Amino acid sequence: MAEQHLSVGPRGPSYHGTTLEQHVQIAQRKYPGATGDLTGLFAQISLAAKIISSQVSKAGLANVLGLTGTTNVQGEEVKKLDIFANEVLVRCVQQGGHVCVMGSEEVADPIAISPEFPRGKYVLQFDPLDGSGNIDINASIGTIFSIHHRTSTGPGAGNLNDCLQSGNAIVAAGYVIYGSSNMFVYSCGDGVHGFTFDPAIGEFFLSHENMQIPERGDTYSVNEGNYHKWAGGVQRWVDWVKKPEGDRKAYRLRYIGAMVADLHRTLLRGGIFAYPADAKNASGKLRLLYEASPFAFLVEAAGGAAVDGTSAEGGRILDIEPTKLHQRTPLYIGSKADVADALRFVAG
Ligand code: AHM
Ligand code: MG
Repeated sequence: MAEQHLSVGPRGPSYHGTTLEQHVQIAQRKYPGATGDLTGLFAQISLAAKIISSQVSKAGLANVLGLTGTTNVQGEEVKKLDIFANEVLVRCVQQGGHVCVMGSEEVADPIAISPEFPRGKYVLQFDPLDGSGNIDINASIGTIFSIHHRTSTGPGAGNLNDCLQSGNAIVAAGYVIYGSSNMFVYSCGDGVHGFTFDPAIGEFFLSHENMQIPERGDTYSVNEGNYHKWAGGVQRWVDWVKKPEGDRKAYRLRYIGAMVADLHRTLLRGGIFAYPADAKNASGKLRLLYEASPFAFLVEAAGGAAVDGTSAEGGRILDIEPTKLHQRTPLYIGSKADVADALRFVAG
């Protein structure tokens, strides 16, 4: 009988183990002197994620689909859910008192903490709803975040310099994917861990401990509609990757238009995701602080690589010192061997 590939869900008796909050708490116990602030901040982010996911899942009913008619700081159309997600994150996190300033893809300047709330020692930056073009078609979208220590001194509000830190200084990063199930994936640098949301209980439960990206995959993920705008090296890489050669099969193309979804698949299955520079956008499209850097941190922690392709050495994303809050960067990210292959064509 032919082997069947059925989607049957979890095998064996189901049980609920470690929650996201318990997991972060256990990880923090390893650090003598840990105050519980990071655990508290994660609790606020996961609360925001639950509120956003509940709204995303009933977007049609709640009449929040569609454009507001305004543009964000990137000059792009803003959907109502982007604004909602941004407000939820700001509201939940600032009440917790664990951060001194926040940065959001949807807001032009650093977000000050309201004076009635205490200022904490962390800096949170996020893309509240990545892949917003997918909202109206019921495809996966997500939230991306990174956490740094504050660099400014004193108990007051944080500032722009607190936000302009390289990926090397990230304390923790993660994403939430709102898909066929909702997952929260995070790393504090030692392993990448995934938690699946059980809507009946209202908690994220550990389901993917210590995720490791395969050394090589068989998928490339790029907006090939931009082919005509790419430099010759990028075109030659894509030509090469999809052409069988000897024992090497052509790579399969997967691109959904939300990097959270494309990179979630890449983390689990391997392969490469790229958003190259092009003739119109010298730095590509993706934002360093809200998208590239958090994912570079996660993918490296899972054993992969993330570069901007601007030098023969690669141009490691985590080494880039940001100078602007909404800075963009070209990005090649995924399995180590696949990123190395891309660099042979595009670097320089
Ligand atoms: P967004 O944050 O405004 O939603 O845009 C970011 C998204 C990425 O998630 C995705 O990979 C990319 O933009 C898609 O862009 P394009 O439509 O140019 O391929
Ligand atoms: Mg985005």
